[in-house]
Amino acid sequence: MFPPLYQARRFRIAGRLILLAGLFLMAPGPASGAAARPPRNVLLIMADDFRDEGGPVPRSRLKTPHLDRLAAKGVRFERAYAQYPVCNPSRTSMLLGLRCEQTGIVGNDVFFRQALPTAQTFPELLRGQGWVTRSFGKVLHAANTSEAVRPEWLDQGRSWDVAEIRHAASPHRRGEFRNLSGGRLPWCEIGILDGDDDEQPDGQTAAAAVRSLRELHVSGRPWLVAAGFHRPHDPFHAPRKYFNLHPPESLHLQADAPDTSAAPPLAIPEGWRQVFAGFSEADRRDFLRAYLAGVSFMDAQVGRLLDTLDELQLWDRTLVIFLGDHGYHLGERGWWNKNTLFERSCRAPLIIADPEGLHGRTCTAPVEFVDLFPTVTEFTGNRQPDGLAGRSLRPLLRNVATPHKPGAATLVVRGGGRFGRSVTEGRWRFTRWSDGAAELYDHRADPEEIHNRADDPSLAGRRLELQALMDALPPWPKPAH
Ligand SMILES: [Ca+2]
Repeated sequence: MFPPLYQARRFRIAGRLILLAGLFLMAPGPASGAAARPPRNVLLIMADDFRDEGGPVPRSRLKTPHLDRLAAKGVRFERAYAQYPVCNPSRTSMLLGLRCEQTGIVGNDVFFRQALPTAQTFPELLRGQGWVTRSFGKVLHAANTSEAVRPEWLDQGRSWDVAEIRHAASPHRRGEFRNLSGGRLPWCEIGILDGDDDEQPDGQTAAAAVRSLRELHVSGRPWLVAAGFHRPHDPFHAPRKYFNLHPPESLHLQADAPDTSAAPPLAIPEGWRQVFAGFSEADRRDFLRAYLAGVSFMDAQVGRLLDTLDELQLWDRTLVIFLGDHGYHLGERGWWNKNTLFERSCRAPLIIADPEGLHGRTCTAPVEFVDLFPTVTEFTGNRQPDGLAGRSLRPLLRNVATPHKPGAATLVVRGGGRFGRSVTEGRWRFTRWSDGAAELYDHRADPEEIHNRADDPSLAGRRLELQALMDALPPWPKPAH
């Protein structure tokens, strides 16, 4: 179904790089030897548009006590990367364990079954092996689809025994609402809501997932439960108490350095930049405050799931995975959205608690969301399908210094045949655009990617190494078959 992952390629550089590039794509060989163990559970928790903090923006400004609690029970990956910085392509890639170059799903308008009718998600694989699989909230990208196609997009009956989703916006209009763009961008609305968490879609998703965990615990069957929260994605609606955690005067607004390198023409999507350029300081502060309030609201819902694991004593038989679907800009380079190849957009939070893994450790190796499929199959003792793009993270969960893969890659498509790809090997990020523009950033010296060093002659060798990693990716545009 897919083009061969390995194609004979002629590198004009050292054989060592060819080996590294091969590892970059290679899926682990044999199936896990864990088949003799009793089946175990998986709790997959997702947040939407939740960028990773850290680096120059301290994580301490986030009020996320429950994610911190989860991190204390597992490993926090500080360099985890989405394969595409937009909802549907990223989630589809993660659930199929295939790069977007392989799925061909690079927008929010195509359901993957239309393009890949026989592809298998990891929930589907587990379901076929006897796991009960249930999805609550936004896991697959079905929230904004029409009523007519939503059941299909939810993939109920294939990936999930049960799948349900709620609209992203508040179902009521009680509270304070303000559109930060003067109405030009309907999505750009903050809502300081009256009422309780359970009046909101994310509160209802948490409640449904908690009920399901209790039911499944009694049933005694192994399960995969997924809970996908809308926040901090727009519209920026959250109950008032979460806004109160982030007083306006406590917020530090991002300001681009005056010597920031110009972004290449394709680096930032067209369309909304002029609106963002018109934001006042109050608009920017309100945006940041509403985003952080959404993070805290989402975190509180995660806490309800963790409380249930405590109550039912499930930690010793459950793999818990928390991830955002991709990153987000909060004003960096004048952008207040996703869909770029800058670090802020490609990187996203990933925390995994494995009963046999380390507690309270941080892993700084670059990892990718395609690595989650083989992680789940290994944990549950299922045979991994051939041809997956990722590698299991379980060795890193036991020893965060385990060599994993030489880099992580992200794709974006700009329409009209234009696209860009970006790779990072842990210190450097290299980006190539279809118009020939290139970017090279040194995260050790320049974590906010202020100075593009792609034309620095002293870094020509480094650029070649990173180009070799990129050349080893499946081709894009996807060849017709
Ligand atoms: Ca998203």
